[in-house]
Amino acid sequence: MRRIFLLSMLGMLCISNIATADLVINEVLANPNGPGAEDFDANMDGNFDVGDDEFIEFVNTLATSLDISNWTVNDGIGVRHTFAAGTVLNPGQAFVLFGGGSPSVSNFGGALVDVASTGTLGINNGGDTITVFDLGSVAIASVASGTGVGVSSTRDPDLTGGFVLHDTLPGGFPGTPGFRNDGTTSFSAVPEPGVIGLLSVFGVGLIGFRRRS
Ligand SMILES: [Ca+2]
Ligand SMILES: [Ca+2]
Ligand SMILES: [Ca+2]
Repeated sequence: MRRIFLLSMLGMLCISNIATADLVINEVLANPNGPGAEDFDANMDGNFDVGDDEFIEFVNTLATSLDISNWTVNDGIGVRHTFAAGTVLNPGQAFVLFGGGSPSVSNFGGALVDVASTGTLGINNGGDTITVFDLGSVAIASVASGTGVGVSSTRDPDLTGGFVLHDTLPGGFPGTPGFRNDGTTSFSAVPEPGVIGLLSVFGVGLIGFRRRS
């Protein structure tokens, strides 16, 4: 019985570690307002705004849902957003957090969408640090924002790569909130191959538990 108990505890610890390590900050727009035509109405509310159109794109890379209720998003100054109670990301689902304005959830590929609970993200155009803390004040994800003008910084490839200016990628998009870098594929639509692999590993683990009991 003791062995079963210890194995169960180990299983829970593993799930906890994986769950808190796999919220990825995939894309950041620090400066929506470039010169003239480069202004980027990222939240698609019809207004160009230097603050409201800032955004951060997060993705749950787990094969399981991830509850981020009351987790916080911080920049170099302090807390900029607290995720609302009941915020749960499906496997592979994105969350797009805008500085403000009136984004419509239907425009962002199935991602959850919100605006900063403090009224601003305040991402410095000259560079800033974005950090997500969980309920235990553990830093879950942290990145240095880019300094593009009217263009976001995004991981290339999505989720795993280093950050590049988005308009240097095929398609030349200034940013893709809620979508992969190709601008057409939603995160929610196609689970990551790595996620499926993780699910298989857990499947084996569960069979192992059953045989021991
Ligand atoms: Ca806008
Ligand atoms: Ca800014
Ligand atoms: Ca994107």
